[in-house]
Amino acid sequence: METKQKIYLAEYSDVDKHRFLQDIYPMRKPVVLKGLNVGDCTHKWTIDYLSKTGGQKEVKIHVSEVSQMDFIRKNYVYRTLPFDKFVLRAAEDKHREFFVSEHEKYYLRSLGEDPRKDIADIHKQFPDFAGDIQIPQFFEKDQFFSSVFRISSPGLQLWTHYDVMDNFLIQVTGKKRVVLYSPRDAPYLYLSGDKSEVLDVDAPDLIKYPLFSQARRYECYLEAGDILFIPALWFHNTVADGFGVGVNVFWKHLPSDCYDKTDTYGNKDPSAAARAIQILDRALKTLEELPEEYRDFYARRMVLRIQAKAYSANYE
Ligand SMILES: O=C(O)CCC(=O)C(=O)O
Repeated sequence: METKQKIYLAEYSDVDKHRFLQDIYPMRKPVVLKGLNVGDCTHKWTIDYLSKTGGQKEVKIHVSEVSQMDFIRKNYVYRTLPFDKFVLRAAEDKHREFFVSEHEKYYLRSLGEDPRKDIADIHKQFPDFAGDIQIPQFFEKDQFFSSVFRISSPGLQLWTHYDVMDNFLIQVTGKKRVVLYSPRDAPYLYLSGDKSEVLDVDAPDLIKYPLFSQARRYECYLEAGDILFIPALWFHNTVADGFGVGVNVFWKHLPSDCYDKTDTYGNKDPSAAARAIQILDRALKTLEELPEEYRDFYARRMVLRIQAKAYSANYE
């Protein structure tokens, strides 16, 4: 089966706030921003500096025997390590001390103090590192939602998912490949909530997931200092090319009251979307009262109505 050609993301050098907001942001497309000042972190955050400065603060990490982490089938476990030990382990290929296997892979996605209530913010949880990183102030202060430390073992691949807020993913050290899919291609991604069931984006099982070949693949390679702008709802899948450190910043693109107040990760559907999905589930339950022939007919009519009323015409 033919797969769509991949598209490399556009890159922009040395853009300022005005240019970003005027020319780039309104396109609602992912782009790579190069040459921006992200602070001293790109040369300062060596393995040695990270482990010495981070000290013994406990962090909760994902640990997996394989490099392709799978949220849906849960092929990893959560474990806790002191930050310094975690960094040293994540940077090595073979471990003397390990949880599941000597080649296990690690992934840190930093959390708030109480992840059910608090939001990740490196200024709060990692104040000793916060001064090293400069986040481009391309959005208003009150739009800020969270800043998240992301540290990966070499080769670690994170599942394809979307978030509901706009995002600057700052590659601080190491390199990372990011594959992205438009929100428009959601029908081809076999979603389970905010995640795609198709784990291997490079060699997908097209017998099981035939529509995946219709998803248009966008791609970029991030190097230290690069910033990837990921607009809300764009799916992304990352592979760390060697040990790497990133920080991502989510900010609110919609008015604050549109978001789920209990969301500390930036990935819960906006309240109106969650309510609409609940109502749809109730409508589907109601259709079950009909015999198959009628259920099918009215389901198709409902789809047509959704398409006519809710699909956007200006959405490439
Ligand atoms: O860099 C990564 O490992 C994942 C980044 C990510 O999922 C995000 O920024 O939302």
